[in-house]
Amino acid sequence: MPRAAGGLGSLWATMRHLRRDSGVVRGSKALLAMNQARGFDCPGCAWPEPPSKERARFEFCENGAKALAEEATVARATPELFAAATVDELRLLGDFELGQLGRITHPMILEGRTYRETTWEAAFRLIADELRAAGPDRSMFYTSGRTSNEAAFLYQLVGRMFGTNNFPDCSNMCHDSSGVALSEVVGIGKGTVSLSDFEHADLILVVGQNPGTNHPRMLSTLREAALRGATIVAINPLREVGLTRFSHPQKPLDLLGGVALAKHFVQVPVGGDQALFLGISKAVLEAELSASGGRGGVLDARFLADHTDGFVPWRAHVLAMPWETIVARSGVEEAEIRALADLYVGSRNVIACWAMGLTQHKHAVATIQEVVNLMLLRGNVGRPGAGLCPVRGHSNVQGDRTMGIHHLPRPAFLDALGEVFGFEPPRAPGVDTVRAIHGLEDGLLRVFVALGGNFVSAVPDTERTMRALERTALTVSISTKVNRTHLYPGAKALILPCLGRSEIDEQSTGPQFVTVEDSMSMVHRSQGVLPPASEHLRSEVAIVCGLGAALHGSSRVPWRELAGDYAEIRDLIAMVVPGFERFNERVAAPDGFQLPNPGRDRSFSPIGGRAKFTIATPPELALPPGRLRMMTLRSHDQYNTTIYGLDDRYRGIRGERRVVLMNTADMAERHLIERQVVDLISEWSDGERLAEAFIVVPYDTPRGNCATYFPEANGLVPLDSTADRSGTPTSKNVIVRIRVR
Ligand SMILES: Nc1nc2c(c(=O)[nH]1)N[C@H]1C(S)=C(S)[C@@H](COP(=O)(O)OP(=O)(O)OC[C@H]3O[C@@H](n4cnc5c(=O)[nH]c(N)nc54)[C@H](O)[C@@H]3O)O[C@H]1N2
Ligand SMILES: Nc1nc2c(c(=O)[nH]1)N[C@H]1C(S)=C(S)[C@@H](COP(=O)(O)OP(=O)(O)OC[C@H]3O[C@@H](n4cnc5c(=O)[nH]c(N)nc54)[C@H](O)[C@@H]3O)O[C@H]1N2
Ligand SMILES: [Mo]
Repeated sequence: MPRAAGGLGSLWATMRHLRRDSGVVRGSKALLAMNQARGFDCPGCAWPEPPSKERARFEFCENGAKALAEEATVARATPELFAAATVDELRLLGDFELGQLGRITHPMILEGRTYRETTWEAAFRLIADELRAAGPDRSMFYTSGRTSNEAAFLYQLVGRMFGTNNFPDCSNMCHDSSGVALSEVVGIGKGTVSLSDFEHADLILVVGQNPGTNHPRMLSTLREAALRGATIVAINPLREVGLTRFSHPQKPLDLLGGVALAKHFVQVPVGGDQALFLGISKAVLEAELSASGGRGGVLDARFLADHTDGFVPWRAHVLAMPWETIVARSGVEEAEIRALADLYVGSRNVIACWAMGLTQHKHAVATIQEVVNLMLLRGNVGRPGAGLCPVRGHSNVQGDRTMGIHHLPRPAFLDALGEVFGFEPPRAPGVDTVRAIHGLEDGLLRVFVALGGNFVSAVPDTERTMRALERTALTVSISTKVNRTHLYPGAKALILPCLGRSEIDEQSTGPQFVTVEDSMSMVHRSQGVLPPASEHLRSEVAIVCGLGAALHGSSRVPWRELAGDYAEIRDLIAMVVPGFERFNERVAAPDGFQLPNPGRDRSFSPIGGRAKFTIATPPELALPPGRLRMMTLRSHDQYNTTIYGLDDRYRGIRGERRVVLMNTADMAERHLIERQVVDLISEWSDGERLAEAFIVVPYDTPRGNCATYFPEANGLVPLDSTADRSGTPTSKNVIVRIRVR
């Protein structure tokens, strides 16, 4: 990302001057409505809200408040502001500065190298014309997980009626590894726990996740569990502060020192989890063999016999794996692995939580399945107080998938869609994010449409993606704020500004609400309270409907009526998506409703009624000489590619994001000193990638590992370095070397 360049200071001064402030504080009223039954869902993470009667008056966290402030800003990126700079000039601004430009106020079209105001009707006409000219196979429809169920459902309908399954999604870079892994072994690509299960768990594993920053409301849940006596184990290369101690900002006594959360911290090196979990299972199996003369009692034999497949061959595989191999490949000592197994066996109800530390690896799917293997051993799936908990990122990323945003849709979903809307949906698989970038690069994908998100900065191989996007005939971004993707336009380009979650969505039949699905499959409503940032904004639903009408006409789908009354959209969803029967009626309940889950109810119906053990051999951790394994992380001051500030408070880093966190022994080996500026080079079969000027920060990481921030280091992630079977870029596992400047 460009940081400093000639003339930047004056450009920024001009831009700051032009971002029109109305001077009114918009935030506080909205905060009171956030995560309340009649308010709106926090645009931050997907951690569920407690039942409304138990909800605090303030059900939000510091980072939720920042997310809201970012959306409810009074700064405005007006047509005058856009007119003052070309896209090439705007590229000189950093991501933080781009965000500071504020909310986009008008639909904008690129003319020459500058965005100018346009009309909605002209924009829809242009998109429809360009889509028709390109054809369905040469068009793509990206989605980011903030989009509501209603908008997502209609968006996939527009694309599928057009004839494509090209729906790359932020999930491709996020929890797809969890989705693929869990669908195969428990029959649903979602978690199996509810929030109430945390009240009954006595062991909670938090693996590859930094909830203190990314899911702060989860800390309240962990705090309650810890106070009740549950054991929390953090498995992470970094000793994340938010995981070890937590002072609830709204519980005065906590300010005296906070509640100790994770009693056990396992400093697994990056990528060691698969072997670690296999090792824990091996120790559990050995305990079973030695218990009561081999007659066991350690395992849940009834569950294994009645509800699982593949236990016997898997057990043989695990017992045959030598401890030396497990220790070498996990980077964790045998005694520590055995201690974890003792904790596991000594706990009645266990919940395993994980996030990007497990999903963004080449072996992510196998790793998650190794977690499931362990959980199955004692029937810790589909039982109160126990289960699998992939903690989702974007607040409706799970719901978007449920609504059919998928490049590999289920045949039954397409059947229902085709039947309800009277067309033959495309059956050929679409492209995921990485394939989409190849398609753009090869000139095969000509039209890029994005419902939210910031494609260029979120995907791997930044420079390559920028060039690829510029090859298109048309780029369309449906956005709230200016981001880097807008600055790499195709031959033609549109920015369509939409309402945010926090804003009042007034349509012809009155104010509307939308629905979202949280990480635990609860579907509930979300309704904004703030006046829209500009009178020219349209809701995401209205924009998708406008596009549908321009592309398809209104004979088959009454786009205009749907945009006027979202309840009608929900009636259509109820006809297509299983679990949404009587949608409008059930979502009227204050807490909404929970979707059926064949993992939670132990029916495992989509995979023949039994959960599956999976056999895999963990990878070696060895690195070529002089190399480090790099993970890319979020700081405490960002929401993905949106940068709120330059500090990372819990990790003690201030004022700088171009940093590389290193073990002091790895620094000494390279004769590096604190704050030295270095370049990072990643290596892949297609060549090297360079990221210049990172400041070395000594940090408690395992030897051989280092860490940088996303998105600054995305240019180092090779496009084709992806997870087996899920295709997720390996953002937590990039081999780099360090070049002294
Ligand atoms: N405030 C805020 N909230 C957010 C987001 C945000 O950017 N800001 N993003 C949202 C989104 S989309 C998502 S997906 C989530 C992301 O939530 P997280 O997954 O918590 O986010 P990351 O910063 O990617 O952190 C991953 C954690 O995994 C650890 N880790 C890295 N590699 C390994 C490994 O090999 N093994 C293990 N065991 N651990 C490893 C890292 O040290 C780090 O603690 O948060 C969501 N919530
Ligand atoms: N190296 C590396 N790369 C990663 C990751 C990593 O850990 N490391 N994490 C990956 C993960 S987990 C994810 S989920 C992706 C995220 O990828 P994306 O979802 O594509 O990125 P975001 O930064 O969340 O998108 C921010 C943009 O969304 C728009 N926006 C905000 N609110 C709204 C709204 O209400 N409606 C609409 N239409 N637009 C809105 C704004 O214009 C804003 O600029 O990035 C991935 N990339
Ligand atoms: Mo994510």
